[in-house]
Order: sequence, then C-alpha cells, then structure tokens
Amino acid sequence: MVNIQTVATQPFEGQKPGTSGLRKRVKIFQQKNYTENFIQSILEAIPEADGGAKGATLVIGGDGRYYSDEVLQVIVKCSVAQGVSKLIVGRNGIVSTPAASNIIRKRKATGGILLTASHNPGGPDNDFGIKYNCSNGGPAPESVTNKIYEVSKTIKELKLADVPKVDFSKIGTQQVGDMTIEIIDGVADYVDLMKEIFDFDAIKSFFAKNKDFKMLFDGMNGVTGPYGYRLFVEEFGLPESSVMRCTPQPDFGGGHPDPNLTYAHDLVEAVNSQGIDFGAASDGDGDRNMIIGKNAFVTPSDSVAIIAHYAKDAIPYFKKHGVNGLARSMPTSQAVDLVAKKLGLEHFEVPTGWKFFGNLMDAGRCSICGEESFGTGSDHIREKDGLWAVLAWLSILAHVNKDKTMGVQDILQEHYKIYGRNFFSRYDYEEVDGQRADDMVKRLSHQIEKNELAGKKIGDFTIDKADDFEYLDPIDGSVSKHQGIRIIFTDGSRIIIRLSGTGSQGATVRLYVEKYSNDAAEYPKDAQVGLKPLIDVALELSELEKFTGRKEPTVIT
Ligand code: VG1
Ligand code: CO
Repeated sequence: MVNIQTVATQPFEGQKPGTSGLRKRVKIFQQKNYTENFIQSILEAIPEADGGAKGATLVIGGDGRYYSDEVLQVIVKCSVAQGVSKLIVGRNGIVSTPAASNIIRKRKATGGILLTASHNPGGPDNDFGIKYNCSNGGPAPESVTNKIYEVSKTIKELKLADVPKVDFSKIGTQQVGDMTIEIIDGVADYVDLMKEIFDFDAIKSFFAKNKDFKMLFDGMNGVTGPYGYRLFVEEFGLPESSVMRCTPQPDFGGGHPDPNLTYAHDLVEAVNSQGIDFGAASDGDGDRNMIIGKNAFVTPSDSVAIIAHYAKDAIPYFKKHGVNGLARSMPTSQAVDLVAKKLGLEHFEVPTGWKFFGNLMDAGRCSICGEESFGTGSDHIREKDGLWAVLAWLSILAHVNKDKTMGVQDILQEHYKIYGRNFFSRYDYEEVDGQRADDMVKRLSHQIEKNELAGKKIGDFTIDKADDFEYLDPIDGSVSKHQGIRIIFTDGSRIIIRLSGTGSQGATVRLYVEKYSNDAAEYPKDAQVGLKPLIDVALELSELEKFTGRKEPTVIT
C-alpha cells in the first residue's frame, strides 16, 4: 500500500500558461510546492472528455533541460496520488515535442506533460517550462489552460504519494503502487512515422546521385540531436560531418536553442564558409526549424507556402491523403494564402500558438500549416515538427532535381515567379519594461477603438483598416480576443504588434512587417532593404522607441 500524504499549500501567483505552457525561471519552479501545485492543477484540469486523471495514461516527455529530473519525480508523486494508471516516459524524460504528440496519438493516451521551455535557454539561472497536451496530441486549448490557472489560484492541499525515487535511465516497465511506468526510447516511434510520411529511398537516391551536395544539421544541443543523428547518419548514410551539436545538454551548451539567424550563428557560419548546399536547425524541444541554403535563407512564412505547393507531388503522405486546406498564424505572411487560392483550397488565419490549429486538423480542414516563428507542420501530429520540415525540404529537393539542378535559392526564386514575393521580417525587443509595453499596445488599441487609424496617411502608405485581432474558432465557436494589433494598408502591406506569451522576464515586444511585390526585379532583394520604409512607419505609429527606450531590436528575423 502506498501512503498518500496530504500537505497544506498556498496558491502561487501567475501560474497561467502562456502561448505554450508555463515558462519561468528555474528558481521560480524550485520554490517549495511551486511545481507540485502546478502539476496537481494540470491533473485536476484534465478534461472530462478525455476521462480525467483517474485511470489516465499520460505520456511524459521533454527536452532534458536542467531541473527535469526533479520534476519527473514530482510528476510520479502527484500522478500516483491522483490515481493515474500509467505513465509512458522517454528515457531520462527525453522525448521531443512532436515525438510526444505522436506517442499520445498512437498509444491513445489521455494526454501528456512536456517538460520544456522550448527555445528559451536552460540551466540553473535560465528557464524551465511545463506544458499539457490533450488526447489529440495537441497543446491544451484555452478552455483547458484557463481551467489549470483557475485551479492553481485556489489550491490549498497537495496530495503526494510517498514513493521512492524512480530511475528513468533504463528502458522497461516498473510498478509504483497501482501505477505502471513504462520507459521507452523516444526516437524509434518517431522515425517509423517519418518513414510512413516520406519516401526515404527517394531522398537517399538524391544524395547518392548528387555526391557533391552537402547538408549540415544543427541540433543546437537540444532534443533533436539523437533524432537527427538517427535520420541523417544512420538512415540516409550521410557522413558524421553532416550533423553538429547533436548531444542534448541540460543547458544547451550555454546557447540559446532557437534556430534563427542570430542564435544559430554557428550553423550559418559553417554553411557559408564550407559551401554547404543545405543547412537546417531545430530548437530545444524539436518543434521549430530553420532552413538555409547556399546564399539563401528561407523565411518560415515562405517555407510553409513552398511545402504546400509541392506537397502532393513530392511527399507520399499528401499523395495518399490529399491536401485539405492550409492555415497560418495571423502574423505569418500571406504567402501560403496565395498557394491555397491557386490550388483551390480553404485557408485559415488563427492567433499565434499551435494550439489554434488543432481543431481545424481534427475536423479534417487543415493539412499543412505554419507560423512565422520557425514553426511548420501538418496533420500527421498536432504539434509543429522541426525534423518533419527538414525532411519535407529534402523531399522537395529530391523531387525538383529529378529533371534539372536546383538549389534552395532556385526553389525560392521559382516560387516567387509563380506567386510573387511576400517580403517579411520580425523585430523582437526582449526584456523591456512590462508596464511600458502594455501602455504602448493600449495606446494603439485605444486609437483603433476610436477609429483614428483607418484612412491615415504616413509616408507612401495609407491605412486601410486596423484592429485588435479576434479569432472565432469555426469548429467549436470559441472566441479569442486581443491577439495582436493588426494594421493593414491599402496596398496589402501589414504591420502587426503583439506582446510575447512565452517570455519569462519582463515583456518582449514583437513587431512584424509584411509587403507584397510582384515586380520580378525586386525578388532577389534583401528583405531588410525592401521593408525599411514600412518598418519606419511601424516605429512612428507605435512610438516604440518612446515607450520602450529601445533604438534597436534584440533579434531581427
Ligand atoms: C512564440 C512564437 C509563436 C510560437 C510560440 C511557441 O510565442 O511567436 O509563434 O507558437 O513561441 O513556440 P510568443 O507568444 O512568444 O510570440 V515554441 O517552439 O514553444 O515552441
Ligand atoms: Co519549441
């Protein structure tokens, strides 16, 4: 018989899941009962429709970041106490976010808990994160995350099982009280899934025929290292030099595991100096991706459009299931909308965060979707999927190189010739004063309410309409308000300003600009040059410098 202790506790402020789970400094999670409170709140908030915590099967994964070992033990104690039947856990708690989504679906689990703060740095002085996914394998929708928050605000008593420490380092099954713990290799199922989706032989023969074609994958010391190694080195037979930073580390080697031009600088450098044809990187928990080539950077907004364009011809999964609609998050450029129109498909614009794609996918109305924040994916699972995107690009390269020689830059230019180019850039201002950032956004929403922006002329641009983005989910009718200030100009250009929901310190302001061109002379242009006038307009309209005191952004993408 396992003894269940009842321990008095008090609510902690701010246990509100953001864009993707609860992310805070490790030190915050280390406070007595902080993590216990949040895990119990999750278990109590598991939706009735999924069967609740009692008798549940939960998949536990994560990126292996600092403090994961301690939190795994907390999950065991809370789960036994709440009558959970089974935990399926990756060895040492390591399973990438997309792989965990797959396991939840494949094993028909109740849900899953992911221990990750994604692309945020790890280590004792950095971030930890906890996220809940539902039985469809996707991030909990707002109805569930709101419930978690509500429980966390009134929690008074913890129920913790008095059980010995569990060893998560060995594959196999063990029993803790009435609960079974199955420890699995988190890579195997995922590789099998990728084999069902893509034509591995076509990719292998592309590499075999093009011996000079070099690729480099950067695992950024995050969770995708072992996955990338298995795929690129073991499956495709590429040399070891085709992968870098492929051993997961609790602090990501001190780096910022975010695959963009700033933080994946080592990869960019290597691609440039070694004349590599195809470079790719993924983030800490494996759901993001960056694709680069020789003198080429593929914006994530272009990437989802290009994948959608080639999907049915280059990827067996879509040949078989068809493409039933496309979607993007609101700030993502409209490039994918153009593909949808041409292919005669439905397309959707949802708020930032992958949780908003889930309903559309479950209803069979969205096959491929993406976010400008290096997120690309499809309805094979319910999370964005970094390595899936890399394999999609390799499939496209294999496909287009059947009858001509094309690199990444050629694929981009070919796409622009058909659809025109949506120039896009995002400016991030990290760790600015929260109150001032709020004030800046409030000022704009106030102007919108009073209808002061529409018709206004600034430089060469005239504002057509402005709103604070609101989303009506066409499947369940739920409404999500205040999802970002959106200013649309008469020429279709857009400026979007919103505050990040994943930061752990101060506020992060995100400013997004998009400008469409169908003038072929402009296609090869550097995006920053083409977008400069629009960025100036954005800074003027928002009075960003006045509010944040920042002259320059922290990161430009
Ligand atoms: C950011 C991105 C968003 C993404 C989210 C989670 O959110 O903008 O597009 O879905 O991170 O990504 P925010 O609220 O900070 O802008 V991650 O790879 O969990 O995984
Ligand atoms: Co991530």
